[in-house]
Amino acid sequence: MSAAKILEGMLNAQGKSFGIVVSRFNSLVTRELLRGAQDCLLRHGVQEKDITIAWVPGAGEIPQALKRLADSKKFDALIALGCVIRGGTPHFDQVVALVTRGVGEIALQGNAPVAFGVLTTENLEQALERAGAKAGNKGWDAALAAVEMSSLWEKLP
Ligand code: INI
Repeated sequence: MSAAKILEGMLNAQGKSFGIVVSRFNSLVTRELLRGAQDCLLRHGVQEKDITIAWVPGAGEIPQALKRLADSKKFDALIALGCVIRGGTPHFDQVVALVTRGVGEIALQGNAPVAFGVLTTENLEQALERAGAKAGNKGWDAALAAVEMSSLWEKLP
């Protein structure tokens, strides 16, 4: 028999507060990610009034708003939602680097758990597939990770 102490989060977020930062660029996709994330939170017991949504212009600005929400210490978990599409622009790599590094740094600062729901795809079709079509909704998935992490957070030493 194992004497290991197992720590894991539950999927019940009743009474918890969530902050979402979502980017307007490619809003055809990001508003569907947001819809999925909100649906997931509500179906795991979160009240609508306990969800705060901050819209930013593009994925490059997500870390700036996310850091403000994290530093406020008002949220049990945060969710970053965005969509970067390669579309033949070299800007793609810079924006992806900016958002992934920025969100990662904020997550490791430890003020709140952060779920990453930023799509990086080759084209619009791939993005739409991940925003409520045949590959599910990555906004919903990110919100579920945030729910689990918000619960684990209370148990971690
Ligand atoms: N922002 C996105 O969210 N997605 C993209 O696909 C994108 N592309 O391809 O350029 C994009 N660029 C804008 C960027 O996020 C910033 O808003 C901009 O650089 C101003 O800081």
